[in-house]
Amino acid sequence: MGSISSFINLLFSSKYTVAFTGSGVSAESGIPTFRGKKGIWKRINPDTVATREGFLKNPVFVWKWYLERFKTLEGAKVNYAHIALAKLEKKGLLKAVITQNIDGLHQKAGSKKVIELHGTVKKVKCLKCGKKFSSSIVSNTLPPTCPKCGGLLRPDVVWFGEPLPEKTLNEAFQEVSKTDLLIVIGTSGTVMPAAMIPYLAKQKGAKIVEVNTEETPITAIADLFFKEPCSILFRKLMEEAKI
Ligand code: BJW
Repeated sequence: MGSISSFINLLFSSKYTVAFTGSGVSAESGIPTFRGKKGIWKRINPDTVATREGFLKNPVFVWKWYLERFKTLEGAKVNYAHIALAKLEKKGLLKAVITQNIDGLHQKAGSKKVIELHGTVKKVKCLKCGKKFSSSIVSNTLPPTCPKCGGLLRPDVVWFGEPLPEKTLNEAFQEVSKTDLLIVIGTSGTVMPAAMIPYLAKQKGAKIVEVNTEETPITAIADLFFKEPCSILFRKLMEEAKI
């Protein structure tokens, strides 16, 4: 367990703080997480909607599922945890956010340096020519096809069994190599290779602060652990630190 004053001390004494977020950071924005009792994967098998094989088997079904999700994500409002991270960056107290989320809420809250490991709701890409387009080109005629080559369009997200974009992953590892304080928020720490990030940071001497409503495998290496909803914790932090 941690105290807010210890968190504030770490925040003000560190030279390069980075945040690493998962779906829990957006839970209080009304976006369901993946695992846990009410998680997305309790309702639908990830093999069906979050693998290339599942998509190729039934692209219309997968697209219907994603269009529903896109609607929820795009309509979601930022919560105080997103706002606090953006404020910390503006004050020079946070250098980057590495996120596993595709929802774009960190950017919506005003964060500038956001590394999206698992892609984005904002884009789609062609399976044939690889070109990317804004998701707004997807109409109700499913499955959508590429305006350039007629190939099948898919969401620009990373599914199971697919490598993370090399440039993005390298950028994240660069940030991890520089950080002396990693704030881990709302991730179960179970999906590789993203889940390696806290361990890599710890290995090179960074302090780890974890904020999660549950303990996770990362809790064992955390210097401070706050077991509470992140928007509540960040409100306390920002008020006590007078930021
Ligand atoms: C709160 C809160 C509140 C709630 N406040 N907290 C060993 C080594 C390497 C790979 C593997 C391996 N074993 C298996 C693999 C493969 C696989 C993997 O890791 N599987 C595990 C599940 C076992 N990984 C992959 O396939 C990855 N690719 C890969 O490894 O490629 C290798 C390769 C190389 C070369 C060629 C080919 C391949 C890709 C992973 C892609 C993950 N994609 C998804 C979907 C994205 C698109 C979409 O959104 O539609 O990404 S799955 C899903 O999980 C999503 C998330 O980003 C990701 C992580 O989930 P997250 O964010 O942690 O959410 P939850 O639900 O798990 O946790 C939420 C947490 O919040 C909980 O702890 C709550 O308590 C907490 N919480 N409310 C604070 N208010």
